[in-house]
Amino acid sequence: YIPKENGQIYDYLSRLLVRLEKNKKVGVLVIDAFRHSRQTMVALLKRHHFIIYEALGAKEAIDILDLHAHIQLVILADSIEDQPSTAFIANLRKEYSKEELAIIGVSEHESGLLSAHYIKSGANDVLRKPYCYEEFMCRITQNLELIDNVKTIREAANKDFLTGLPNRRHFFYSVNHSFKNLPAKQALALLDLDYFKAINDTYGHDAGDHVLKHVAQLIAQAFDDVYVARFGGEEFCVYLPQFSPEKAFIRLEKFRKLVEGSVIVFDNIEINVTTSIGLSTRPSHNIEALLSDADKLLYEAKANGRNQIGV
Ligand code: GH3
Ligand code: MG
Ligand code: MG
Ligand code: MG
Repeated sequence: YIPKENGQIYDYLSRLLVRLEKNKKVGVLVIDAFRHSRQTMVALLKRHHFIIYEALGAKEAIDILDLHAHIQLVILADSIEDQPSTAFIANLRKEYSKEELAIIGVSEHESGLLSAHYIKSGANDVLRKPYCYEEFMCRITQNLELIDNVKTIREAANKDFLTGLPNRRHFFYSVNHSFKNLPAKQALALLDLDYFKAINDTYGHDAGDHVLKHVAQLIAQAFDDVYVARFGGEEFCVYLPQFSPEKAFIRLEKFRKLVEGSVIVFDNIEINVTTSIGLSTRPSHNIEALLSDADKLLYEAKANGRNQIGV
């Protein structure tokens, strides 16, 4: 228990406690061929509640990293088995980016040249021996916080703020990242809520937001095995790889009925909404071509009376 009146100390200790709680889920791998210096680092890390792994050299380290995805930090010494430390860092960087795995080199060299080599090979940071306990822990905390922050920023950049669905940018990124070539069998659906402006005009913008969040949740649940996004406004996109036209139509038709049948309650008002869908099932290597096809079909669904699928 820390009394709040202690101001600065209270703040510092509170942050420390939060960090210690987080550390319980963070794996740290210490690679050092020398038992004594390895154990000194392990003892320091233990006091900060990390999940600690130890390796004498490169081969052992790779096996441990393969097994434990929660390892966020590697600390390695000048002397490790199987490989020079700098070569090992360069190898690790082929697999793990600086944003997902922090590497701190602990160097005994006086000149600082090896420190530079570490950084050039891909280390996030270096620590020169002899180090003091305080600096050792500060560097570790700083590097872990950086990884946390990058993760937070990346999530924010990929998500639509209102609904929490992936945004348009992330949708393109994940589809293009997952498929070198789009599969021949595939479907892409554009969904647009019907007369949504009327919901805003009748019940207010907050009610409109509530409806968007509700529909987004339905989309996330109904299509949790494929790619979805909020494209903007009241328009959503679903990409279904390896789906035949028939199978895709059944899935979208089921969803259209789900939206039609759901009563959305906001401020004790019951709101109904329907959705028009453009469903493109043509083979194409180009996601943009599929989208423009789906857009035309969506327009037809609207023109034909809404609350239906254009195919
Ligand atoms: P249609 O059936 O032809 O699609 O008619 P519509 O009224 O749904 O289409 P329109 O494009 O005329 O209106 C879309 C409205 O969506 C206009 C815009 O104010 C509203 N909108 C866009 N983004 C948001 C949002 O984030 N929150 C809310 N509440 N409204 C939004
Ligand atoms: Mg419109
Ligand atoms: Mg609309
Ligand atoms: Mg629209």
